[in-house]
Amino acid sequence: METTLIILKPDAVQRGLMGKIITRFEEKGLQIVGVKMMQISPELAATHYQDHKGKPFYDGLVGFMTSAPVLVLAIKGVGAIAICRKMMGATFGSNADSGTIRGDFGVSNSFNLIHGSDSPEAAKREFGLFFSEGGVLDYERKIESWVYDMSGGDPE
Ligand code: 3AN
Repeated sequence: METTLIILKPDAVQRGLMGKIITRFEEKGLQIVGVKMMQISPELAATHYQDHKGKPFYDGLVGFMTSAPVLVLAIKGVGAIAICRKMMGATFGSNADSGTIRGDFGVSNSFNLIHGSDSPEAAKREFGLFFSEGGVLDYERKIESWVYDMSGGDPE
């Protein structure tokens, strides 16, 4: 089991797409284990996007991410990081595949609706930035044994 950090960006919140996007993750069988609505500060955005500092789109990206509230989610499942990245689609809405969140809900390259951790290391780092102690819950779902084959002991 792994947990990934997802951010529904200001455009997703403003366009009223939070419910639709969360539904996709829930219907997939992934478990929502943390939710936090917040407005990202310029300092937090700078830390979160430190690898992009100096790139041409950096200032616009920080401006966009701090312009209005976001919804931060902790999403858990076997292979959750890769599954969520696949569900998000390619970075740019203009060429993301249909069937993905970016492909179905957006056309813009800069306003691309959603962020998701791209590795276990990134997820660990991002949880440290966005959630405080106790912000991510550990709880049992009664449907777990219908979402995963548990016959071997481990979820498959
Ligand atoms: P992804 O979110 O698909 O992992 P990254 O990590 O390459 O994409 O980029 C982080 C964020 O920076 C993207 N979500 C996107 O909002 C923005 N971004 C990346 N490349 C560009 C670009 N060429 N022009 C505008 N924004 C960009």
